[in-house]
Amino acid sequence: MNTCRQPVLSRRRFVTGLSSATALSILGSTPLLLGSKRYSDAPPVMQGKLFDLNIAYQEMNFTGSPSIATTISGALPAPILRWKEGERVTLRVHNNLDQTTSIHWHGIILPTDMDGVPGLSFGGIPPGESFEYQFDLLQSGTYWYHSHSGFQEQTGMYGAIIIDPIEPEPFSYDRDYVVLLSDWSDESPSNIYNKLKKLSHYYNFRERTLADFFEEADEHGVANAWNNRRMWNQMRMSDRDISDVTGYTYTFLMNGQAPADGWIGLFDRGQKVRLRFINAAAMTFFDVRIPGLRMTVIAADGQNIQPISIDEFRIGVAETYDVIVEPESDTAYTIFAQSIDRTGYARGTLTPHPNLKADIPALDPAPILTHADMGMGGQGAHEGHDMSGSGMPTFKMKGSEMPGAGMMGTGQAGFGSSTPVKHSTTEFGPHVDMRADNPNYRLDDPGVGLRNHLQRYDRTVLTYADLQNLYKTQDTREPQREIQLHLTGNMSRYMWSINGTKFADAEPLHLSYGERVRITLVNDTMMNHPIHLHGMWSELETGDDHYIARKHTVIVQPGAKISYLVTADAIGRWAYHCHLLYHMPGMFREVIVS
Ligand SMILES: [Cu+2]
Repeated sequence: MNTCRQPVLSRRRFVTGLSSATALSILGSTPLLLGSKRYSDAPPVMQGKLFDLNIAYQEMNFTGSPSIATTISGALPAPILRWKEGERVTLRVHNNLDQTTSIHWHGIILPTDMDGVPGLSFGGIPPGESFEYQFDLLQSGTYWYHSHSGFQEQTGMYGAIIIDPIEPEPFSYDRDYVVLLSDWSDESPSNIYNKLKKLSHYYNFRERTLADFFEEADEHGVANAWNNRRMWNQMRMSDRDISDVTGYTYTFLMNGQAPADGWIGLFDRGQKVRLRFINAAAMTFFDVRIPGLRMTVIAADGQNIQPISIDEFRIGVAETYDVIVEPESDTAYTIFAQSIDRTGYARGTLTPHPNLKADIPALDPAPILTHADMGMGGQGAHEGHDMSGSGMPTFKMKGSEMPGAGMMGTGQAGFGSSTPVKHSTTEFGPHVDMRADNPNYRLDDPGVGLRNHLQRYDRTVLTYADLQNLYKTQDTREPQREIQLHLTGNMSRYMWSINGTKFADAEPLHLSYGERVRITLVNDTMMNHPIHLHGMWSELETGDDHYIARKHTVIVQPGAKISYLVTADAIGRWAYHCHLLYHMPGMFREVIVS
């Protein structure tokens, strides 16, 4: 993969002032209380080949009242682990909790028994015991790590991983910052989950009112408004179901800083600043922008892409994006990460001076789901206030020729599936409340709440159609077969599943070692699901077979489908699941490669 890299200068200066924090975190037992913020606060950095990570309960204060977090080596977020491609790292994880714990290295290609998923990779780390992870680093880029046990991730067990490449990077920058986004609640995760189970709308105060109806009737006529409403009622759903858990209970954090103070990154005028965005939230998608600064996206999920200049991007739970910005004046800029449902935001400041801050923009209007988001395609789509695309297949074709549908059996590599969408019999029943009739590829649709932002706000928004690998596709074989999986659920009962079958009742998916397979995901729900395959890359088919982008987590938009190719080059038992923490118990499969 390094053959295409152009030798480029890389003059880097990393965040200064971290050495004392590093020392603290290596000692492991010294609590770093991050409740009251100073500008220098940032996650500590640990470097080298041997790491001791201590998992413990710790008091934190993000909301004005103290609360117990679960931390890794005394920090929230956990220390940034800075590794070097080609090296072998050893991580000794010590469990000081009263329950089993684990750490999963998200996006890292490693042996199955080092992947950190209790029940699949190993038995977990019992209370009072330690586990030694050891693996070779075969990649570079921005990744992260988190607990894969229970709901521990929600209470603070997450941190960034940076792997510096052996070869020079194909871009240059002067400053390098991790921008890790997360969602904190003083409520215990089991309380949150139980509330959702009892009343799925518990945290959502945006249900429609009679006043909304009359407003809509004014705009679109009573008949239209009535039909629209009747449809939603029949489905027993709400077009305002954007997030299950909202700013009502969440405080959104940027590098562990609540919005009141916000994280601060310093720059000198004219410098290039690399920002490594990581969405380590349990349940929250963020829409990120830096008013006044254009961002050049250079990597997605740790993998270099063909650089693309944008103003705004959506980052799903568990995704990462690296961007470079070039502030040219001595002014401050707000890094604004609003939650997808617009119930709050995480915030930081890029500034030449710690006392200089920028205005915080207003939240965008709350998004409203459309018929297209229910997989109804373009027919009669009444788009509400949030105009979507045409609802037609929106595959961005490179070159003039159409890929021969059906020509290669399942569809040509890089261009998506030509197999019809089919709902399996297990999808029918009270446990599934929606099936998309006409799910389309919506790669150039930025998603609900981000549509038409160029016309409305003069913001160019990143879409998956923009993602193209910087390097050539390594495995150029056509897919030998296709697996179609449906993301399913019953929102009002808060039940989530795949093909209508929850994890506890499901058979593992089997892949043959070495095979090239296409996975097509169909989202039969109204929520975005970030789907994460462990151990292997998900090579996203965006309409180009030569430069297929590699991801570890793929957002499947409501009522849409998406396809990616997988080379089954990793023997073992792997987790495959929705990364929304409270969807995971049901929307999960074991994948066995043998
Ligand atoms: Cu999900």
